[in-house]
Amino acid sequence: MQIWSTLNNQQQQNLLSRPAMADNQKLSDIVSDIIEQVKYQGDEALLALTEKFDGAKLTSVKFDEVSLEEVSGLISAKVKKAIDQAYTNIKSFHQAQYPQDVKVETAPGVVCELKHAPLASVGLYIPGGTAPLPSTVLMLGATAQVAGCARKVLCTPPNKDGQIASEIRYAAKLCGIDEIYLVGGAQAIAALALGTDSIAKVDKIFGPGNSFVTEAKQQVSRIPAGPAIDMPAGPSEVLVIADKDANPVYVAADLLSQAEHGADSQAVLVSDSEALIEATKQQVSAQLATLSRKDIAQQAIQHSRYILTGNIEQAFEVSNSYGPEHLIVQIENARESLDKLTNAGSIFVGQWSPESAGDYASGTNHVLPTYGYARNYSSLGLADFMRRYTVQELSYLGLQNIGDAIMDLADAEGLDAHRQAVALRLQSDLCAENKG
Ligand code: HSO
Ligand code: ZN
Repeated sequence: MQIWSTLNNQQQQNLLSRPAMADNQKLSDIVSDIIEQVKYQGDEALLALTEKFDGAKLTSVKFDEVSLEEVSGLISAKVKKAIDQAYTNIKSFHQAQYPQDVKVETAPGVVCELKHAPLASVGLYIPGGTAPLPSTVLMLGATAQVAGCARKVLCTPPNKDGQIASEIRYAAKLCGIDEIYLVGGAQAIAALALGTDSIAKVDKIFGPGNSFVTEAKQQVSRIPAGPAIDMPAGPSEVLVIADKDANPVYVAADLLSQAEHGADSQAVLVSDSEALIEATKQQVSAQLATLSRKDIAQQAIQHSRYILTGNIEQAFEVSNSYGPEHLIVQIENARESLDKLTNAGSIFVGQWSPESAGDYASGTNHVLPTYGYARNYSSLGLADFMRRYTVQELSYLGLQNIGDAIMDLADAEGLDAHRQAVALRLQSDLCAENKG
C-alpha cells in the first residue's frame, strides 16, 4: 500500500473525491416543474403527485393524528422506551445551547442589545424510502420544541395505503408537532415554501432527503422572500482515524453503519497502520455478509477508501482536507487530538463512541454538513431554529457622544439625510431641553 505522503497531488485529490453531486439540468427542470404545479394548483397538485410518486390515493394531505396515549399503543414498549430515552437526551443537550442575550453600553448613553427569538414556523421534512427515520423526527422536532417555535409542520410521504410509520407519529407527538401532512419529495418542499389551501407556508425548511428534495430546497431558498433552508446536503459520510491499537471489529462496524444508509454513502478509513487496515478490510467483508441491507452496504463499500499515512499527524491532515460529516477517532489519547481536527461535522472520540450513538441517542444532532461543507457550515443546533436581532437605545447624551462619528461618516459617504437625522436632533429645542 502506498503511503499518503508519497502520492502526488492528483492522486491525493482522487482519493478524497466525493461522488459527483446531482447537478444536472434534467433534475433541476423536473423539480422546477413540480414547484410550478404546486404554485398554481396547490393541494390538487399535491394529491396528484402523491398518487403518482407514492401510489397513495388521498382525499386530503392533512394527517389527522390521535392522542399521545393512542399513538403510544401502536408501537412496542421497547421502541417506545428507546425513543423516550433518545428524546430526553436530545432535549437536554439542546436545552443547554440556549444562547445568551447580550446588553452592552458601547459608549455612555449608547445601549446595544443582541436578542434571540424562536422562528415562528418551521417545516420538518422526513424522508420515506427504504427505512423510515423516527430519529430524524427527534433531531428536528425536539430542537424546534426546545427553541420554542410556535408552528412545527412535518411533511413525510405516505405508503401506498396512505399511512406513515407509527414510530414517526409517536416521535412527532413527543416533540409537540401537531401538523402532519402526507406529502413527500419536491412537492412537499414546494408546499412548505409557497403554501397551499391546506398547508400554510413556513419560515424555514429543515431535513434530509433525496436529490429531488435537496434540489427543491435549493430552488425555493432562492425565491424572493422565500423560506430559509438548514444547509446544503450531499450523501452521508464517515471518516475513521484509527491507529495500530484500534479494534478492527469496531472500525469495520462503524464503516458499515455508514455504508448501509445508501449506495452513495462514503466510508473512509485513514490509518498509520497497514496491519489495522488489512484487518479492518477482512472484518468489513465478514460483517457485511450478516447485514440485512448488505446489497446497499456492499455498493457503498465498493467506493470506500482506505488511506495509509506515515504517522497519525498526517491522518489528521487528511481528515481536515476531506472535512467529513462524521469523524470517528479511535487512537490512543484520542481526546488530545481534538484541537488538531478542524473540519468535521461531528466528532466521535475513542473506541466507545460509535457513530450510531450520535445518530440516535447520545443527544447530539445527527443533521450535519456533508460533502465537505463542514468547513463552512455548522452541525444543526438550537441556534438554527432561532433568529437573532439587535436593539439599541441612545439617550441625548449618547447621540452626542457618537454624533460626530455618524455625521462624519455620512459626509464621507455623501449621504446627507443620514447626517441630518443626527444634526437636526442635536440642534432641536426639544432635545436641548433634555440636555440636562
Ligand atoms: N447517519 C445519519 C443519521 C441516521 N442514522 C439516522 C441512523 N438513522 C446521518 O447523520
Ligand atoms: Zn446513520
